[in-house]
Amino acid sequence: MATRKLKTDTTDGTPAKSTGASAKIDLAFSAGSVASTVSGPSADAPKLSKAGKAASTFPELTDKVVSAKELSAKMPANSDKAAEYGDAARVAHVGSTQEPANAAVTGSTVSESNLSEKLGDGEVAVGNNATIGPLDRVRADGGGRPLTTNQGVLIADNQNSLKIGLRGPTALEDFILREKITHFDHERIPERVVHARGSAAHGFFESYANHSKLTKAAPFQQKGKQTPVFVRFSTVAGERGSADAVRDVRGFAVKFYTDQGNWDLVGNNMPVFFIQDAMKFPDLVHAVKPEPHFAMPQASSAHDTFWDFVSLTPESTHMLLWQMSDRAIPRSYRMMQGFGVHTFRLVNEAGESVFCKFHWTPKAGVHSLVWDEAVKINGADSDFHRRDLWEAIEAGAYPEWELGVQVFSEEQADNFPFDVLDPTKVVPEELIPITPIGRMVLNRNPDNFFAETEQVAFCTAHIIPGIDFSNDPLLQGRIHSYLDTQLTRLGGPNFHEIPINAPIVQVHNNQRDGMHRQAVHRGRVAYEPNSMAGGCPFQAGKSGFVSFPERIAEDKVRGKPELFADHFSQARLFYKSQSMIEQQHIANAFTFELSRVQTPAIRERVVSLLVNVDSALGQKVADGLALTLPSAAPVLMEDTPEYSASPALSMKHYPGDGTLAGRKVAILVADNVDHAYVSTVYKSVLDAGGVPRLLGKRLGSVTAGNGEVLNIEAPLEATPAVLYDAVVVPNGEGLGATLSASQKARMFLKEQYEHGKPILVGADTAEFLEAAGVPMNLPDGNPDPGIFLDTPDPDGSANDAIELFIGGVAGPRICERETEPLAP
Ligand code: HDE
Repeated sequence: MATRKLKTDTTDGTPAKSTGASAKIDLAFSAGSVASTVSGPSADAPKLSKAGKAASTFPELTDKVVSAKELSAKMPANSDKAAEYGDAARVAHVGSTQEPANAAVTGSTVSESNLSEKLGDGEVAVGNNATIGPLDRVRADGGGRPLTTNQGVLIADNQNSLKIGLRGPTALEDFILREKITHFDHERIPERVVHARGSAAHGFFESYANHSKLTKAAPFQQKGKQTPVFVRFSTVAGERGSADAVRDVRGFAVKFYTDQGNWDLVGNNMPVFFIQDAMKFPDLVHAVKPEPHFAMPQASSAHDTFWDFVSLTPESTHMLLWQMSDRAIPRSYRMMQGFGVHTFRLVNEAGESVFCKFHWTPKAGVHSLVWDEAVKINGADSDFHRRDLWEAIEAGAYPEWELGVQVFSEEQADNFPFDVLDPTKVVPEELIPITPIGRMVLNRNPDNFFAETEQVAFCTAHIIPGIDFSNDPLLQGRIHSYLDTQLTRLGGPNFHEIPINAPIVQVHNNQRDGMHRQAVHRGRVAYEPNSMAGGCPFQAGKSGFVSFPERIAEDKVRGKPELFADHFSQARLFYKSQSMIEQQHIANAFTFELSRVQTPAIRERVVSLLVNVDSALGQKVADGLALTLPSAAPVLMEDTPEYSASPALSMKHYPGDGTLAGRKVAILVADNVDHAYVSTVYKSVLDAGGVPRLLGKRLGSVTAGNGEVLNIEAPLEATPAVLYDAVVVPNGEGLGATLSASQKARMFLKEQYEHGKPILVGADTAEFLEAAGVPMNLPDGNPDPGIFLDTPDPDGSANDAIELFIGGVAGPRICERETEPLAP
């Protein structure tokens, strides 16, 4: 190899001038030379004068130029270069820097100290990037202010466009009208390609302890440390205006604004996924979205293309069971678990790493709707989940989750009967228990849906020191996808500057320009290495993000690891872990969805997958579809039946803390209702954290038996039974007869009954149960545990029935009322 000599001389043959730190700076500048922006000295620069400044800026300019040269000269060579090669590069090093003599040195201009409303106070906030930070900076309120244009010009008349005569044409020069209409025309941005429909809230994460042994990630370093969060829940398939209570997976995306930068944990309410490789995501989404020819159905997987794709993708079987379970129709965003889904890494200060799965467990318990109810809710209130989250937070019933981790070493993972890089698998809690590490509370609704909920950009690539990726091929693809999608959705590469996305820590780098850039960077330097800004901003070395140095020596291939071929054992584990009623609902959901599929071969293929999960399940669904049970789909890998059941996979495992937080209780009233009774129930529900509402035939008021007037809060028609968690039929002379005569009231009670909800009935009104067709006993003849008949206490002591009813509202549904399961 030819030896190459480093060039040391200048082209004209004269020796290169030393630029060493000790180099002497020529201070003999003429005024013209400092005022010129070309590099050579200029002989005849014009004299500068500045309005509003008594003194000439030349001394400042001279000082800036001299100091800048001095700063630059302090870096005779790139002393970091050697550390970029070979073993030295294995340890991240801090970039070398030099302190500027004063703030002006690295600024763009010495005129920056001129003041104005727009430019600010002239105090240069050195090192500060004010595009980040609290949202206060950008909150706007027109209260008490006059209307202006976007240029701040006061608007005299907001009612009329500018016309040539009162009956004449509108003038093209009406810049006020045109600005208003143009802005309006562009108010919409593209919706998210998936997860378009969502709702979000602010809150905080609080660490239970110092977890530094596990990870150096900022939120986990001290007991009680709070980190701000913004959390967005969503459905996956529906468009932005679609209904909330559809059968679908729910997104559960958390943005942690940590003091080491933003960390996004972008998860779902189910711990597994349909596919094993990012390569298949566009196929999956094309299959589940409305069919391309007629754009139907909206927000539903119950159509041919979805089931066609998944029936040919047997690795989706486990996820299909979750999706057909009641988890896919949650009662509330507040009552869902959240999962990181993929295996991640935690890394501590010593560089030691463990694998980890993230779990969010709701304090309110895991609760779902029933299908018939969900269908009706979508008609009664398509914003059901959005409203529930908003109202709970406004009412101070702050939703809360516990964050837990399953932690295991690579060696442990190697011995699991499944591959931890496979996102269609859970790590059963029997194998690795969950360690609780903190809690999250959502305590503030956004100010503005668009600015916050719509513009928030979650990104799996947003991780911080202490968290790292695993090689899960789905996760690897996501790392690319989220940033990429924001470029289109939010219109360019500066979406990180949108206030809801900006971190609370400072942002400094040499990225510049692009659509809608907010930051106004001082200085001439937008590159590194540099000497002209003293090497800044400089690389942080080990305190920065250092990827876990996983050793990999493999062939470059397209393919999947062998254990990914086990498609059914965990689907079976899930099914076996469900209660009888949960299993029944899964069978019902498969039957419903497949009844909507029009291609017989697709139905059969799905059932052939189910046969591999549980032959009785396959049989139930086949019966529901009037199919002969098909033979089992091919099995690529024999099962690894490690556990017969894992109780934590059933919703029953998460009853919640027994409070009523945000639960809605309807109290049916009409004239002659017992005022004292209504007051007692109303107060009891409120005290338990629930939301009581007086419902009547129409808005207005009723007169109670004692002559007091009660205002109706909602008419029966506007808020039907499906929108309430329980119903009270209070005492009142003749009230039973009045309600019995009302078809709406009867339907209300019957529907509450059919959907397994608790019913409290005063002794005076018991006849209404019969009129509505609500039996006191369950179909099996036992007393219905959800019907609380309030017979008067002979001694007038405290009212047990109300107390028991409150307990019932917080508890599970009365599933035993269901009489129409498919044939067992
Ligand atoms: Fe997403 N996903 N996803 N996803 N995802 C998006 O990003 C993607 C996957 C999830 O509230 C998009 O900003 C790919 C799994 C949530 O704003 C997009 C793959 C999980 C949200 C995208 C997946 C999720 C998204 C659309 C397979 C659970 C909503 C708009 C490789 C762990 C976040 C956007 C919010 C959103 C891509 C699979 C959860 C297109 C390529 C697995 C909660 O980037």
